[in-house]
Formats: sequence, structure tokens, C-alpha cells
Amino acid sequence: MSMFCFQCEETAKGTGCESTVGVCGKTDVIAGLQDLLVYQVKGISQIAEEGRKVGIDNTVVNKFIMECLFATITNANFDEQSFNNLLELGFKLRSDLHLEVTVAGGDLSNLHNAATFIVSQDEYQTKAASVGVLSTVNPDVRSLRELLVYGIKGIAAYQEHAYRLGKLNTEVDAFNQRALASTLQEHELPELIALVLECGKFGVDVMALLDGANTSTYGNPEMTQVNIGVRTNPGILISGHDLKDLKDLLEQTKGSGVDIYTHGEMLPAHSYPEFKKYDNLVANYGGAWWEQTKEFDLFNGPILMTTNCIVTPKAAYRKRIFTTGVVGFPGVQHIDDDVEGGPRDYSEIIELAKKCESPEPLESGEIVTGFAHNQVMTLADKVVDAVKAGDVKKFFVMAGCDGRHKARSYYTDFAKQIPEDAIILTAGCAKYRYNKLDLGDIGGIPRILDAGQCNDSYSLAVIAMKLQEAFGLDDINDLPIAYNIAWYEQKAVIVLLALLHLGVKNIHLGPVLPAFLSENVVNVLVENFGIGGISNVEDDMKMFMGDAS
Ligand code: FSO
Ligand code: SF4
Repeated sequence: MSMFCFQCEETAKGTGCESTVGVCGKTDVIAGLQDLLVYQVKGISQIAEEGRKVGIDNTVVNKFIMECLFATITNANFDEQSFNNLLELGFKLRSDLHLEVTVAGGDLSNLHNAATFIVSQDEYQTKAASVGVLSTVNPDVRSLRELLVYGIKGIAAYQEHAYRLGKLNTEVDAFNQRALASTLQEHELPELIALVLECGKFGVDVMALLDGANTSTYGNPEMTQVNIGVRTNPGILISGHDLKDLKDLLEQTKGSGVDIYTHGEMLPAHSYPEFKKYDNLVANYGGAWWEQTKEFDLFNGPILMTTNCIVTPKAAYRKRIFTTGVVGFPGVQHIDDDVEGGPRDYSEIIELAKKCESPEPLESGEIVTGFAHNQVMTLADKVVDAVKAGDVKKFFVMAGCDGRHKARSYYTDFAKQIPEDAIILTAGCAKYRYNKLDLGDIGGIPRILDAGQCNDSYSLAVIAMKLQEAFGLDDINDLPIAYNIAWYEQKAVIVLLALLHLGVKNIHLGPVLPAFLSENVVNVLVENFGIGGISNVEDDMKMFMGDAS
């Protein structure tokens, strides 16, 4: 068997993971199942799109498509059984939807093979071999189709978090499905480029939806000092992006003597008023996702992975790591949904925690988070005055993801070398490259403003738009903001497309440009949006500061 996957930044040799296992640990078998599932989802989308023409909007199908796409994101699910189950359910939902659309008078006479194929489980890999990324031969079409699919995967992840809080936007489903179905048809490059850009619009919409869901449920984030040390009670470490899981876990551990620690992208939770009410939410433990193999070992207690990024667990903690939601790993216990919308039952994890030692300290001190749009706007006058007075000359948006590549030390060095009159605006796990540096403040404005999770890049866009308004500028690109974004997986793709949709130009992307962008597609992005890569800190700093001579 062999695989081909190039959806993330760490793809092998900067071109694609091939052969039997990817850099992330995804095997050829899982890669094949994911390819087949994406193909199946494209076919279901084609039927759903026809259904919309006759008034059918099937919410079960919408949820299924969303979850499948999320499950195929880098480092979300490595479990063969999960994908077999999803494929099986997909065949059933597809046939039910086909019937529903037919009865409603929909025209299903011209369906693609993706919408009609039926194979048994032992034929999955053979079928998968003919429907993966490389089945699109033209490199530019392949590049645009994959860029679109990865953008939609990012949308699906954020959509799922909002869905968990009861917020839906069926227009986003309609776009996702129309775009997925379009990848089954022949299109000229300009049409595909238009779809990619339209994807950015829905990226903004879904991040706004999630922002609304989070803030209406948990309040507006506030500037918060977060402890990074440990206490002596036993603890549970919660990782990923799903705030509802955190809420349920905090409720279920209240008064139990078990402390809750956040990990990775869960750090910003400390800044929401609703979570501040819990005295059992005690600290953030460790750094970015890729450091988990050494940190989880030392945590001593159970770990709950609510979303990506999980990496192959070491034997030392394999028996005390749990997955939930779309996350899966073979041999790792999964906490299933209870009833739709109801809390997941964490009693087993809590009982296990009580028998565990308390966490070993990794570090001590505090880090600051909570600079989402609402908090920054309370500082707006101060910020505008500081810019007008020349005390703040530049903002660097350094949002995005972190990763294992050595080249990513660039972002630490870059943060250390930004001029003293510049401020970093960040979101996502990229922040772990510099959020423990003491960069001080400018007249009371911290020089690292952490807006939250990667989806809270939306907050950074809102802040930019508000500053544009405050300065009375016609063009968002006239603001003294430079974009030096780190990417790793597909959620960063939708963040990028969202920024392009908002008219942001001259974004620099690193540590390397995506392997899935063909030369011609890169040229389109360079010519129309001034997208660029990164080189070295010194030259880039000069370039960003407008002094490239
Ligand atoms: Fe990071 Fe992982 Fe949030 Fe991603 S923890 S890499 S872009 O899942 O989603 O920033
Ligand atoms: Fe390779 Fe990334 Fe795909 Fe994993 S997700 S197989 S590392 S390209």
C-alpha cells in the first residue's frame, strides 16, 4: 500500500508523505480511509446540493459532513475503527438522502461516482487508491482543489465548536457542500480561484459564529494572568479547543479535590469570566502540542484530548490519556457523547485522577492572555493615542500554529528582535514560541497581546478593522500592521483565506510555504495578495519595517 498526503506543514521532504507512514504518524491505512471518507463526503455533498434546490436541508447530513472533515484534519484521529464507522454511516446517510431528494423532485440523474459508489470494508483501500489527492492530474487544479478542501476542513473544525454550543449557520453548510461537490467537476482555474476566495468569506463567518458562541456562553475574555506552576492536588490535563468539554469537566470535578489544568490551545479559557468562577481551574501546564510526549509523562494524571493535536502517546501515559469528540487513537480510551448536547461523562477520568500523583512542575510564574477584541477595545483609546504619539510604531500579527520543525525557532528570535516600540498580536498555538518572554509593556499596553485560540484570529481581524476606523483609513493595509504568520495544519489555511477575504495584503507565511500550493497558484497569490514566505529574522525585520535597503 502507499499513501500521499501533503496537507500539513510538516509533510515529508516538503513535498508529501508517501509510502507507509506520514511524519505525523498517520499510516497508509488511515490515509486511505481518510481519502475515501473525503471522497464519500464530496459525493454526499453533490446530492445535498441538488437537495437544496428542492428545499431539502438535512441537518443530520450537515453534521456528518462537518464531523468527517474535522476528523481528517492533521493530528485529530488515527483510529481505523472510527473511520470504518464513519464510512459505513456515510453510505447509509447517502442512501437516505438520495431517497429524500428524489421524493422531493430533485434531479439526481447526473451523479458523480463519489455519490454512487458502494464498496465493502475489505475493498476500502483498493477504492481509496484511485480517489486520493493524486487522482487530480493537473498540478494547478489539484493545488486549488486541495487548498479549497483544506480551507473547508478548517471551517468544519470551527463550525463543530460552535455547534457544540448550539450555534449553527446553514449557509456555511451550503457553501461547504457546494464547494466540495465542485471538486468533482471540471472547472477552469479562475472558477476554482473564486471558490477559494469565497471560502475565505465563510471562514470569517464561521469564526464570527464561534466568537459569538463562546462570548455569549462564557462572557468576553479579560486580561488574565495564568499560573504556569502546579499545586499538590491530583490533576486532570485538558487539551484541544473544545471549551464545552472544559466546562463539563470543571462542573464534574467541583469539590472533588481534583485540579484542572489547561494545555496547549485550552490556555485562553482562563480569561473567560465563566471559567474564572471555578477555583478548580488552576493553571496552564506545558507548551505547544508537539511537546506533549515529554510533558504528559510528567503530568502524572489523566489527560483529555478534546480536539487535535494528539501525537502518538508514549507507553508511560498511554493508559491515562483519553480522547473525546472527533479525536481518536488506537488503544486509547474514547469518551463518547452521552445524549445530543448533553455533557460527556468524565467520571472514569476523575476516579483515575484521584489515584494519581500530583503533576511535577515544569516551570513557575504566570503568563498573560485574554486580549480578544472586546478587551483590546477597552484599551482602544490608549492604543490609538500611543500610535499617534509615536510610542507604538508597529503591530506584528504573529498568529497561527506551532510545530516541531527546528526552523520555528525563527519565531522566538523574531519576537525577541522586534523593535521596542512594536507590539505582537497573537492567537493560536504559535504563541508558545514567545509567550513566556518578558517583553514588557508600552505605557501599560503589554507587548504581547494574546487574543486566544487560532479561531480567535477573528479577534485580531476585528481589532484591525476597529483601528482602521479609529484612524479613518480607507484601506486596512495602510495600518502599521505586519503579518508574519506561522502555519501548521488546515485551520491555519482558513485563517489565511479569511484574512485575504478581508482585504489584508502582504501576509508572510512560514516556516515554509504549503507544499500543496503549485508554482502557478503561488504566483497568483503573490501577484494578487503579495503573499510571501520568510527568510531570516534580520532581513525579514528590515522588510517588515520598510527598510529593505
Ligand atoms: Fe494549534 Fe493544533 Fe489551534 Fe491547530 S493546537 S495546530 S491551527 O490544531 O488549531 O493552533
Ligand atoms: Fe504527512 Fe502532514 Fe499528512 Fe501527516 S497530515 S501524513 S505529516 S502531510
